[in-house]
Amino acid sequence: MAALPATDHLRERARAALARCGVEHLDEAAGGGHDARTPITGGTLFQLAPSSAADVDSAVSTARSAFSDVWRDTPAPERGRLVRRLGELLREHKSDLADLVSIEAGKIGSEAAGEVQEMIDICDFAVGLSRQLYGRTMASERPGHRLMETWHPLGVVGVVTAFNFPVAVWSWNTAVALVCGDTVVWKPSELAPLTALACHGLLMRAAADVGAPQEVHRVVLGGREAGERLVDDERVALLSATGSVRMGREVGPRVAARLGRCLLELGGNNAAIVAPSADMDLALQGVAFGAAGTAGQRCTTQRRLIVHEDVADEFTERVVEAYGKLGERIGDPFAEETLVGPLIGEKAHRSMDEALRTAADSGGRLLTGGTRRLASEAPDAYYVDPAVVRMPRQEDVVRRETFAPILYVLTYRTFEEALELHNGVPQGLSGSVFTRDQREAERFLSSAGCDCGIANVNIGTSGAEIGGAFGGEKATGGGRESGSDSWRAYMRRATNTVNYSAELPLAQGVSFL
Ligand code: UN1
Repeated sequence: MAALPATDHLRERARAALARCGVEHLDEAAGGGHDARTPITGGTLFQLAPSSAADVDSAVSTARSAFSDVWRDTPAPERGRLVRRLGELLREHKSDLADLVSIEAGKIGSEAAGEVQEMIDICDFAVGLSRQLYGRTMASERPGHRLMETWHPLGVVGVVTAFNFPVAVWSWNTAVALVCGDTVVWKPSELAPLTALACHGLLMRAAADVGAPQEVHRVVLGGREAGERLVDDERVALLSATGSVRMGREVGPRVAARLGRCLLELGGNNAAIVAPSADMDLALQGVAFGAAGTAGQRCTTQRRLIVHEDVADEFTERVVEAYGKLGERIGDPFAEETLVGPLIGEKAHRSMDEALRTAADSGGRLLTGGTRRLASEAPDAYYVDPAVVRMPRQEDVVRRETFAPILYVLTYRTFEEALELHNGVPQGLSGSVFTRDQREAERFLSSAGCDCGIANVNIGTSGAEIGGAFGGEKATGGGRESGSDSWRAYMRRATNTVNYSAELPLAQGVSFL
């Protein structure tokens, strides 16, 4: 593998990409600032000024005024023009944004470009949606009456995103919220402020190009305090937050206490079942990408392999062999041959180490991986060999989400047992079965099967398209973003009854006066 790029080189590359996205000037704070770092070298790129409490407050006020003064009354197809222009600019600046995603999140080229493609796709979807915010009409029980529902914009949407999909998850929320007539205040992950500034820059250009108010979108930078202000601000009608289960447990009750709305997309602990009838080549590909892709840092990453005991040894051996080949392709995400980039930072590496130790203490056998790589070349960066651990049982460590590339292997005898293991974790984001047995496939998709928000057959747990609703059950938080009818979370529904008769019959046959 080629040497890692220098931090100075990455800084200049980031600066150039930012400038092309309209961010000419960075609000830098010498000392005491908020570090924009790159996991590729672990070096600091810039020190940015974090938003103060007053900045967050004024971002919400601005977005609220833009909502009530202009945006909610702008016809939805007109709002769609802003998102259409954003989609055009994203196409034009795909490689700039992808560069920033690689620099800030450590994603390999094709995955970084894929993430931007996901943004383009949701913009296309949202533009179509801007003419399809349908309500129903219902049959009224009373003569001369019409019963219908209307969907109205909600208000300010607070969007809190994580480092691992620093731009796609923002776009799922923002493209949809904007066509729904909402305005947005975005607090990106502390670990990914640059991609956020670039997206904001492009959206501001789109607004200027189509004559939309720039105040429909604000970015606030910072950590926990900035997020907490959005959580507690009554003017934030919907808080859409992506992050850990621990974060969701704090955010959910706080937003509920002010009777606000929440959309939570929290952790996953996704499994694939591999049945004896599976197409093993296909299953191997699905498992390798699902478990080791993005260095194990997707919410949808496959963390558990539940494989039938008759094929367990052979299939696991093949996974280990495939991981061996990955071992030669760990490093600089910008290098063509790289398949596994860095972990986001030291904390992630520490939790991986701890999980591997705990797994070993609980009887787990490390089959491959787990070693740190490139440490002498880049002591502040954390590259690892993705790990596979065979577990005797689904121990506590397996039931937790460790945001790193660890695949736990469990075996089963009956399909019932496989389902029990599959569903036997607190999280419920994504699940897969690899089988050619139709009964098993259908059972997996049935009400008594996979208990996740995403349930797949003969395809891995990660890499969902935007057309479907994205999100999960149980500790994953229950929210749905992106496609299908997820837009409804971003609007309020009014039920309208119109009487066009000269009588006033009461419903349910009630008589009065
Ligand atoms: C996430 O990890 O937060 O399905 C989102 C996927 C991607 C989105 C992941 N389309 O893996």
